[in-house]
Amino acid sequence: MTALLTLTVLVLVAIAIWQMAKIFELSQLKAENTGVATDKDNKYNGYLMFGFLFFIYGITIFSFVKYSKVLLPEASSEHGGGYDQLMWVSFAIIFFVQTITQFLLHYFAYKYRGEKGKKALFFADNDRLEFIWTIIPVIVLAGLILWGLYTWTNIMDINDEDDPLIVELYAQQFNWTARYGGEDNVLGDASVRLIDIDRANVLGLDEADPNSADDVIVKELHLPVGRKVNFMMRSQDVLHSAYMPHFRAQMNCVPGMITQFSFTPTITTEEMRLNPDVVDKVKRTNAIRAKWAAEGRPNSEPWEFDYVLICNKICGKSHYNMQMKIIVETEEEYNKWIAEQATFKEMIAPAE
Ligand SMILES: [Cu+2]
Repeated sequence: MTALLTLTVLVLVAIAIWQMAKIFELSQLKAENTGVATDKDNKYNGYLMFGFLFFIYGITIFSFVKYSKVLLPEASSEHGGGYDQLMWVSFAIIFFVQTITQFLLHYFAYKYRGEKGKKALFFADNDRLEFIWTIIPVIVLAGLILWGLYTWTNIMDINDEDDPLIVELYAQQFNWTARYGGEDNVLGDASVRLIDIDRANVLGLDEADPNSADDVIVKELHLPVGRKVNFMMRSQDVLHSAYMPHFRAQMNCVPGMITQFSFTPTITTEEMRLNPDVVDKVKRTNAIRAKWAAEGRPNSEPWEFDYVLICNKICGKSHYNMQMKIIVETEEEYNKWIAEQATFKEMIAPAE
């Protein structure tokens, strides 16, 4: 409320100043304000244009130096490297073209600013120039698009080759649940209509389907390193999006249908904690947290890096905190963990 009032006051003050400026301008009519730019006006505008060029270059360099460290660390999935490469090459091309075109735009605005007696050069067209500035973007863009399509089809090619682990990600306001196929690696049928909270059938598994008995339902996602995982996503209520940034993976979870994504994790959680970028990020975060702890603020205990699954669609008031921990570990560690989990049959309360 206070913010709204402050904003209203600021807007009203701005309007008042603008009105006063207009009155002042009208009262000055007698002065030689003809509305036509003089050499002096043009000179100022030219210098300002040139100055603005240095401003945008400066702010670009500043942002790179100051904020590069908040980018994601190296990709932890097999396809992630190619994805990052495509993004960085696109960035580099855009950056290169933008640096040159901004220079040309602002430098020429400065160089050819209006001056008395100076006439603009007029020529109708130049076929060679037209050709050059058409063909270069065509080649570069076609290359990027083809490369992008190739990368996209590779990433989105979800198949059952290489014996993938089948995992269901179930989204609901505001948490995630994961389900493994169990011993047979096959997920039992499920439907929101079969959800029975009283009997702990939280995902609506079909008890009549023999595949559902050994399914394992968990609140923490464990993945064996080096094994392909095929994710099947469902949503209970609204549109969510399963986003696993470190694996460069995202897929919408849509009520009423099953969406899929597949990737192979390549770096275990333990290994990722030793990555220099991650070490640096943990250090920076914990420095802030130490300061919070001194002030007695909540959420100030030291943080340890973990992979996360987060929701990337604004799905409601607690969307910001809709997340699940992901642990990538060795095959042995994974096998040990999954063996300790209760199956659906062991979990569900008997029917009355
Ligand atoms: Cu969500």
